Amino acid sequence: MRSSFLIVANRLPVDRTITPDGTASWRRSPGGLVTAIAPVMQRRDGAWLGWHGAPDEELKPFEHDGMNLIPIPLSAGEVELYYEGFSNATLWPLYHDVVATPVYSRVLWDAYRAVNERFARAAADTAAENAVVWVQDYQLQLVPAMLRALRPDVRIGFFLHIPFPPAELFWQLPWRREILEGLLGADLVGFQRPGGASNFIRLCRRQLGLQNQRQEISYGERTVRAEAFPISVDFSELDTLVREPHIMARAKEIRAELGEPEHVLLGVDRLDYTKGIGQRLKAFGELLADKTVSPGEAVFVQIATPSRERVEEYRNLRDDIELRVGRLNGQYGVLGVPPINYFHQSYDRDELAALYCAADVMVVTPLRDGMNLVAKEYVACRHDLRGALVLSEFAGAADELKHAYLVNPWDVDGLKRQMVAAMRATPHELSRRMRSMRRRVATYDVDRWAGDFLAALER
Ligand code: ADQ
Repeated sequence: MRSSFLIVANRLPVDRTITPDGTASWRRSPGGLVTAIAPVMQRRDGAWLGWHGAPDEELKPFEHDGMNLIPIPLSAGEVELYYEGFSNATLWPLYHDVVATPVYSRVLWDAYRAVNERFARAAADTAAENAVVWVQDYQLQLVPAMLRALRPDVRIGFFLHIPFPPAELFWQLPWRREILEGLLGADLVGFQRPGGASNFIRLCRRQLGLQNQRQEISYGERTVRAEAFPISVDFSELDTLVREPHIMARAKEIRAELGEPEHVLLGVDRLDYTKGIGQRLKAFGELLADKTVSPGEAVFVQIATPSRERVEEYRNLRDDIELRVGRLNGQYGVLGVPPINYFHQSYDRDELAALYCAADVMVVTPLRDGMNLVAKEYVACRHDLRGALVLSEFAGAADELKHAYLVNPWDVDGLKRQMVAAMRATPHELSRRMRSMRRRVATYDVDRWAGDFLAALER
């Protein structure tokens, strides 16, 4: 079975679920990437290559939801060294401004290279003559060059979902040359922000001595294009969902359950040290301490999805955040009214949408973030033109959502000021800002992202 359109990603777009009677089935994973790509896959007889999520298990290709899925096996050792190790303990912190210290280890690198090789070989075996292959994200940066060596006939696109760091930081990586050459195997390398594309071009010039004409890098006989394609959300799906009576009713109920406070502030993130959860809690804690707000008047709901719990930094972060929440609630709470409602849980789409609708102030304060879809989801959910978005300048989304209350999350006083401004804004001011942000997200939705990328790849 050969396909003329291939997605190559670390994970397949499905999760295995076990029903109470013990039978296993697959469920499409939540998230915009699958939604945006599924129609293209169906139109073009596409296939998706990726790991299915269970170590030490080989599965045959299967079909789900009209998509051809090709599972790539990973051993338990590879999950530890390639995924938790090089991807999430080396590249993730390095690409996010070294907000945690990256681990540089040859053992991790060897596993990363070996797994990338396996993905490239599987892609080479699956791609039809002149196929289009779209490789996703930082776990697979060597795949473009490896695939090109095996199959010079195919068109290769690569998209990086996380930031691409400035040369001064990328320079630390002992395998910087290999990564750059890996990416240059693609015809088109996509980034979230224009800054990522120019960091990459600058590194190609300095490290590899290559020449460029604006976005086009000359590389041997070929030219490689490096450009920004900001990812987005399925605006119309969210906009339709939140108009349904059961979501509106649930949003009301959430406010009632919180004790009808004047201000509901909300944070929704994977529990990750790049998301600035500690910074926003510190700012909120100081607002309680200096009595700018009182418990009961303002309630902070923080949802932190469990994430990468086998990586040490993430376990430490969880302890830090939970200590901070406990301290603040202990110090400023009154019986039945904790100022912070903290949940270390995953939520389904409906509940998340209801939470967005219930929140007066959405607080998104990453120290560095490729895009941040939570910010765009919040905007897509607020057709009532109420609600304020406090947004870090260090999130890719800040390039587009200029009418958010922009903050530098390292500046506690500035963060407090913007949180207060957001809480006290007039309905007129809120609607002015929200209307402009909605216009942007409605126009540049996730379909547009995938469409623009593929059009540029095939040009
Ligand atoms: P993430 O770092 O995972 O993505 P983000 O863009 O915010 O960050 O996406 C998180 C997604 O998970 C959102 O769709 C959100 O709704 C969902 N989510 C969060 N908490 C949840 C919970 N408790 N229950 C259910 N769902 C929850 C990476 C990059 C980002 C980039 C995206 C897409 O780090 O910068 O925007 O990829 O390219």
